[in-house]
Parts: sequence; structure tokens; C-alpha cells
Amino acid sequence: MLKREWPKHSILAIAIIATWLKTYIVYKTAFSITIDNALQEFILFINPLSMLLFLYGLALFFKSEKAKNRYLLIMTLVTSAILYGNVAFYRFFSDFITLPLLFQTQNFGDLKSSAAASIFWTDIFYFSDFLIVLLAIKFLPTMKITEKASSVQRKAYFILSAALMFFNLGLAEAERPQLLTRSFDREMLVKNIGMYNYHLYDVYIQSKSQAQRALANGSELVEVTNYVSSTQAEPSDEMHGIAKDRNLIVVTLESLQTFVLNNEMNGQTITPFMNELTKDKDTIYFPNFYHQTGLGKTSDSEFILENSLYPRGGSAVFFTHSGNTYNSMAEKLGENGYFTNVQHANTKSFWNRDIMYQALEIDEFQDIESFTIEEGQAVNWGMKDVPFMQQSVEHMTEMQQPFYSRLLTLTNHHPFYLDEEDKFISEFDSNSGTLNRYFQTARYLDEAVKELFDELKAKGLYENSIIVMYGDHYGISENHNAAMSQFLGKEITPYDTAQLQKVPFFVHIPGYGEGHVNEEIGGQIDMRPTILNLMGIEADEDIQFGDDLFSEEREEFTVFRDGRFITGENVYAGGSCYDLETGEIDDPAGCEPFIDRAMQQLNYSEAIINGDLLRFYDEETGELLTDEAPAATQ
Ligand code: GP9
Ligand code: MN
Repeated sequence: MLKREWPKHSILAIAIIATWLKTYIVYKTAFSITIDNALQEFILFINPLSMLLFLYGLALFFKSEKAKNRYLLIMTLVTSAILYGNVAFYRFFSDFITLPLLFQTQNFGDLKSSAAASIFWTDIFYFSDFLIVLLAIKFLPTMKITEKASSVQRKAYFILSAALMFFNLGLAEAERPQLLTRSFDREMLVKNIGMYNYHLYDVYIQSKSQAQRALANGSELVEVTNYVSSTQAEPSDEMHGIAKDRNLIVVTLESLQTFVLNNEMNGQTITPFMNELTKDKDTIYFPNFYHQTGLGKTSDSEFILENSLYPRGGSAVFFTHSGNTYNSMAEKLGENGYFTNVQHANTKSFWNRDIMYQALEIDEFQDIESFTIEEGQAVNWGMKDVPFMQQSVEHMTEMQQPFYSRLLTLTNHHPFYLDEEDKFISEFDSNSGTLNRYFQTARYLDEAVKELFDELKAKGLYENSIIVMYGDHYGISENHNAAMSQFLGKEITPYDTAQLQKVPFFVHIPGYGEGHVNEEIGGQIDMRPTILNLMGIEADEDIQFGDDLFSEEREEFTVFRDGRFITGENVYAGGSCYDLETGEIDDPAGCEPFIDRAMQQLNYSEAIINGDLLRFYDEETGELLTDEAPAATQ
């Protein structure tokens, strides 16, 4: 038996090491966290440490040994409870806890009923660090501490813990640029910054949103509704209800930009099927249609589609405002007898979809769990688009009709990797591997779209459906300008960069017969009003920043999330006003009146999101539901 006394901070060290190692073991055993390389494994291993050093290290401020020990015991209990709460939650929901989730009554109901079923006596392991510290306090003959740690010691200790935190964040940033501004996925956050830091981050994000929400009241909506009603164009009569009562299938074409359509790369056609569609008698194709997404990429495009609001400027709105009240297209279709669904072969927590879809009132989310991925059917980010389309249509055959099903494709995603057998054309020959491969994955996506059409026909779902397809955002960023300029055969100016934000938009109505190319300038914000009018659903009182693209009185003015915009005459980008047709610098007077209006729209939309203002709005009547002027209940 050891007789000597242990160093005076032994209990602290034991507590930190015990919780640290326990957390890592729990990461590896209780959650399925995908690790792709040794660096990721290393980040996962060290990520609990910085927070534990800080949290447990506060014990150094206690004078008496008793108080210090008690504090450490409480802390091990607290961190154990956080970790264990996540484990129990994960068993049922395959997701990590996030605050809004706890406040959503629907989840909470599920949680209570499932909690008992997902607790086992062996779970005592999750509190093993608490037990270790308890035993250590009881049995280790430590030196009696008569004074607090010296302030120099403490300083050194906390500098070390801060340095470790920055080291961790630095590695996380290298592994996942923009992780903290964009959030991406809870799994990615836990993987990179650790479970305990993740919760701190979650509390920060949510309390920031909640504070803004608490300060808002419905009176701010007056200005917004005035603006919207004075600028909104009357939807087209001619197109009204043309697809009434049909199933609505909306396809998100991952990273697909318009420049690859009706174009060739080294003599090879890039999108043969979609090229035919642009000339098809049942298709209206919009070549002058722009994405308006920000940091939230795909999820932003979904947000715009569902709400006809702009996404947020500095973060992914799917993450920051999933607790808001929205008036989504899904909700609207649901009220009109539709079954609403999203299909996407990725983890459900990506972009916080599992939570946000509840706010958008989407009836069902078929995530990766709903798909069977056979040998050879996954590449790049996951399931390949062709089998995805096959299984998605299979799912549709089982849906109650009419349905609204949204399909999110995935293969044409950076870094654009494909298996050999799926490469239908050869690579491009620039210095950018990304651009070179992009043509091949775009070609593959084209094949998947063809598969969708074939399957819908084979399953008898085609005739009675309307198929809307849109590109979600650019695939090739400005980092590849040199390569892009080689492909386009010209210098790339801010004008060209803006024009490269064009994404395809297709409205395909089987049996329509009057298909055409519609040159109207528009953006994703116009999808909701356009689609709802085609479906014959009134949206007069809805707060939408877009317009029906078929409306005769519509003004051409498409604003990007960063303030750039396109009008019928000009492109405003890089602080200059360009002529839309020629791309030459034009008289700034053409852009000037629109600069403020662009900001105004973006700000109004941001105010709606930040203040959760739609909770004060009755879209049936257009009345405000403020405390000052409560609407009469009907
Ligand atoms: C992930 C998919 C891709 O589920 O939507 O997201 P992105 O990176 O394009 O936003
Ligand atoms: Mn995307």
C-alpha cells in the first residue's frame, strides 16, 4: 500500500483525466460518429479536454480541500448528466440534444415515453468518473491544502486551458472551415469542438435568438406588410390552378449551375436529358434564374423555397431559427389536403433538418434510414442519386395522394467524386480538379433526373404530377476562377461571377403542351408564389418577398443574399453597375434606386426571422396578432 502523500492537485487531475477518457469512450461506443481520417480521430480525442480543464480548474479557486472536492464531485456529476442525457436521447432519436428540441412539445412527449425504455442499469458506467473521484477523495491520502493555488500557478493553468481551446478550434477550422458560422450538423460540431463546447455553443446561439425574439413585437410587421403588399405582383390568371390537385414533386438539383446546360465541354454534352427538357412541350424552363442562398447553402435554398423569405446573413437559418413560426409552402399544401414529405439520403440532423422540418410542418422526413444502400450504391457524400431516385419513387407509390414530395439530390456535391462506372464523360482539363470533375458529376445528376422521370412513368405517377426542379446554389466557387475562365474563354469580372449564380429552374407539367423557355429574370424567392399559383392555392395575404414568375405585372429585380442584384437592365456586383446584356460597366444611375431597396428587402426579411414575427401574423386574414391589437378570434 502506498504510504506517501499524493501531490496536492491529484484529485483535480484524476477528475479531468477520468471524465476526459470516459467521454472519449462514450463517443466511440454510444454514438455513431463518422471518422474519415487520423486527424479527425485526434480532434475527437482531445476535444473534451479544453472545457474540462477550464470547468474543473475553477476548483483551484477554492481554499478548503473539502469545498474543492465537493465542487469537483458536482462537476463530474454535471458533465456526466450532460453526456448521459445525450446518450439516452441518441438511443431514441439518433441525434444530439439541442435546446429548441427540448422546448418542442411533440419531441418532449416522445422523450418521456421513451426515456424509461432507453435506460439500463449498466448505464452506471456513464457516471464512472464521479465514482472514481468519490473513491479518490475517500481513499487517497492527499496532502492537506492549506491555501489556494498561487495566482501564478492559476494563471499558467488557465493560459494552458485557453491555448488548448484555440488549438482545438484551429484544428476544427482546418478540418471544417466555417464550422461555427455555418454549424452544418450537430454530429460535426460534437466531433470537432466536443460535446461540452457544443452545448455551450448551442446555448449561445439559442439564447441570442431568444433574446432578439423576446424584444420583438408585432408592430414591426406593419412596415413589412405595407412593403410587401405594395410591391407584390398579382399572380398570373392564365397559369392559376393549372396543376391543381396534382402531386407536387420538387427536386433540388445539388450544386447545379445553369452554365452547364445546353453547353458542351470538350465536345461532350454535359446534361443531355435536361437539355431536351428545356425544349420540351410540357416544360417551362427559366434560364435567367438565380440562387439567393447564403451560408446555409442547400438548407437556405429549402428555406427560400418554403417561405419566400431570404435566409439569414451571417448564419444558417435552419440552425439558428428552427423554433420560429413559419408559414411554409408545406404547411399551406397540408391545409389543402396534401401529404407533405422530404426525401434525402443523408443523416437527418444535417442542417438541423429534423428540427426545422417540424417548424415547417412537413409531415414526414425520409432520411438515410429510409433508404437501402447496396454495395456500390454510395459515393462521395453518400447514396448515389440514381438509386436514390428509384427508391424515392418507390416511396411515393406508398404515399397518400395528393402528395408534396421534395427530393434532395447529393452526388453532384463538392468534391465531386464518382465511381468509374458512373463517369459518362471525361474530365475537363483545367488546373482545377474540382471544376474538371464537376462536369462529370453534373452529367451523372442528369442521368438521375432521367431516372426520376422514367420511374415516375413506370409507376404510373407521372401523368398526375407536376415536377419542379431547381439548382440550389453554385457548385464552383470563385476559388476556381482561373479554371472557369479557361472553360468560358474569357476573363471573369464581378459581372460574370454574378451571372454564374444562375441555377436552372424547371416547371414540368405533363400534358401542358405549351412548354417554352421563359427569359424572365427571377430567383429562388419566386418559387413559392409561382408554385402555389400553379397549384391553384391562394397566397394573397402571405408575406412573401418573391412573385409569381408568370405574373404579367412583375418587376424584374432579383436580390442576392449579399446585396448584389439583377434588374431588367443591370447587374450590381462588386460595387459597380454593369449592363446586363454586355457586361460592360454602366451608368451607376441605373442601379442606384435599387441599392437601398435591395437592403430594405433583406432587412425586412431578417427582421421577420430574428423577431419571429410571423407568430404575430394571421395569414388567413392578413391581420396582426399583437398584444396592442389582438385579432378577434374567429
Ligand atoms: C447535405 C446536403 C448538402 O445534406 O444537403 O448540403 P450543402 O453542403 O450543399 O449545403
Ligand atoms: Mn447543396
